[in-house]
Amino acid sequence: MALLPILRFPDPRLKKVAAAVNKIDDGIRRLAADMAETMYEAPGIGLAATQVDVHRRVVVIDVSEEKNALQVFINPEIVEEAGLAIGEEGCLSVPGIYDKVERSEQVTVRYLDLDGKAQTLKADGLLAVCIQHEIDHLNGKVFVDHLSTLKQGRIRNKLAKQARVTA
Ligand code: GNR
Ligand code: NI
Repeated sequence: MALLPILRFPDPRLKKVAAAVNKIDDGIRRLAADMAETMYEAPGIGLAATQVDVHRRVVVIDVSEEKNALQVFINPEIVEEAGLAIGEEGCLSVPGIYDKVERSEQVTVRYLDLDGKAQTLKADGLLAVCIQHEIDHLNGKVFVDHLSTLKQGRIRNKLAKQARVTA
């Protein structure tokens, strides 16, 4: 197990589109385990491989209070969505920034589990938000892309200033 460094907005590598996983081998199992460790340590409720500069379609999520319900999604795809919900989001790649984003309220996601078995999951609440947030990462999008260009500029300035004081 290993902690992986998390890319920070506006790193251009966060814009890469991740490639599908065609074989779940030891490399993918290791990646998922390292991503889980990195997510729990951060701490966060989800992490996409893109954020650790691996451009493959792998996501880990744990929205449980006890942090004992890890879910691994390989090649996740939203096959159905319903309703709209606006909620405050944050991102480990955009530290200290929180803003409202509109998402589907309920999503049905198809994916492979770590055994390569096809699964279908209907999600709502925080899990639905997190799945949409993580699939965005796999497609090269971060939540700030949903905000106005004015807000995006302010976020860039704030993070650049932060980077200067922590350097
Ligand atoms: O830890 C996280 N919390 C969170 C809160 C509201 C909406 C989405 C998220 S995901 C985020 C972790 C992260 O950056 N995943 O990509
Ligand atoms: Ni994120």
